[in-house]
Amino acid sequence: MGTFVAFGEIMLRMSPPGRELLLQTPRLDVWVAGAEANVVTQLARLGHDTRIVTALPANGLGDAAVTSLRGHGVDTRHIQRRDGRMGFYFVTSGAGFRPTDVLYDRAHSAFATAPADAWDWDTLLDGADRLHLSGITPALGPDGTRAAIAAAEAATRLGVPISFDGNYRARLWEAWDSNPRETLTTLISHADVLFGNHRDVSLLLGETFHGDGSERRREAAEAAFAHFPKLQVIASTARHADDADRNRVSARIDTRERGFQTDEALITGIVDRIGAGDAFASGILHGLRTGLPLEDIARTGLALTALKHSLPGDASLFGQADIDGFFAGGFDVRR
Ligand code: KDG
Repeated sequence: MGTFVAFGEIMLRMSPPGRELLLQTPRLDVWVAGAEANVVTQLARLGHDTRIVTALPANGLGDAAVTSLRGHGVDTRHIQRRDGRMGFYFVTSGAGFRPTDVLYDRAHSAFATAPADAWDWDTLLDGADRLHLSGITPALGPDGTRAAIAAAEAATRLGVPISFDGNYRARLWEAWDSNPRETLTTLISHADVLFGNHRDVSLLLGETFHGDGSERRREAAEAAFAHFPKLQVIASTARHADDADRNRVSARIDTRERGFQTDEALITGIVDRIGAGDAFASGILHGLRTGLPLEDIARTGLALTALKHSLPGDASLFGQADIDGFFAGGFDVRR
């Protein structure tokens, strides 16, 4: 098992229950959320040591987030409590062909306004096997960009490998005078593991990939390997949504030497697909850390992606037995 450190914003997610709309619902379900926190939460559930590095307001909302993460086994001692507000986001679940809608209310949060020098990376990365970052932190604004780059530079200086999830959030980048391509390119040049598909690579390199399905993803991986010399692994999922309750998902992983793509898993009766990408990243990082063969790394990522669709809220909370059960194809009651 390893020691994983993640750096990113924790938010509270508010969701109208079931398929209700915000304009009609009398109540909201509240979940602790945040892509990087989701990744370390799932890794903690699989038995790894995990730390979250973030800033939360010094009030009851911040306390709720800390308590929840600590309850799942994440080390919360490096969470700073600062001035600034809690970030929120609202998720209205899709139904039939009505898509899921996300609304952010997070500007000026305690995390987004923390200066880059608020973080003492020599202490925060002490004993770490990996730092996990995502494209969300730099999208938050100039402070977020500087903080993410400072984290990546510190990890590189300290010899801690970096995994980076593209997590492109157009609404965040478009809210300020940003340069996503330049910033993401800088960050990914520090990473050895990238979570992103051919569209993410196109955004970075300004290149279009014309092959079909898995061929296109391999071409994109090769282009990314050529452009980013440190990069060793690229992993992504492909999802075809038949409707809000039925998706087909496959997972692909590429190294410089070879690639592997799983079969599609048919996922029906979807409860909540937010956080599935984070669950996937956890599965891949778990597989890489525990030395699984490439095929099993991809399958572990797929299993957690699929399992997350069955769980309400943002975080994936599964153990090895759930992954084994998914592989065994069992939908039976476990007694
Ligand atoms: O992957 C889930 C995330 O999208 C969610 O937790 C919210 O971190 C979030 C974001 O910034 O979109």
